[in-house]
Amino acid sequence: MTHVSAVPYPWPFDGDLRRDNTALTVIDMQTDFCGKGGYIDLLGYDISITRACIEPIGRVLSAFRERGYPVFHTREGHRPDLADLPDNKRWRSRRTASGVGIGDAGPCGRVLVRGEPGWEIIPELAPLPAETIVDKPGKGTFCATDFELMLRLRGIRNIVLVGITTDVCVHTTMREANDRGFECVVLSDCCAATDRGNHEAALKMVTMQQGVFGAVSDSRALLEALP
Ligand code: C5J
Repeated sequence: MTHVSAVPYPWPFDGDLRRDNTALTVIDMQTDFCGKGGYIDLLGYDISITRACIEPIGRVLSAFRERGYPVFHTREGHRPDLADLPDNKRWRSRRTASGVGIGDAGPCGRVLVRGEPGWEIIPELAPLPAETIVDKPGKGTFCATDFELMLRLRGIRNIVLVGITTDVCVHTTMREANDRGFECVVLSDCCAATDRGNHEAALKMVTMQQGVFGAVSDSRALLEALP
């Protein structure tokens, strides 16, 4: 039995935390969400906020790798022909001072388009060849991907969530996973939002109703407990 100190309950619920049933999922640590000239930077948000989780994620990633736990990385992005980009998502993304939206050319190539420099995962957290990358056109990792199939085939029941942004892609993925019966924990210092208040609110939402989407912990507690 292994429990990680977490709020509002020690995680996982039944103490069944093993290398065979627990995966780390690193959400969207792409230049577009935390790099200079990327999408979030173009939107005028302070990227020092989304970059603050890089170092703690690096520590958790190293621990999972050293112990041989499965690691998944995700990337939000669209096909170069934009066939998977909804009109409303593109329209909304262009309503900025720069007018540069998803699919348009920016300082890091076409924004959130697969294969472009801005879409790449940042070098500090680059996936190893054996690690699985899930490309997703939306915010959640389960929508229009083979993520669930891969988790089920590998017998993974517990998901440790880190990455950006807490209130959008991390939260959507946690909600999707929770509804499918996966046991999730999100690490508070290993994720970030474009707004500190939204980060705090998103974490609080997880803890309501005795853990409505799972639990909230942090890198220190997880690393202390990880078998
Ligand atoms: C957003 C994400 N915020 N990765 N994407 O559009 O959270």
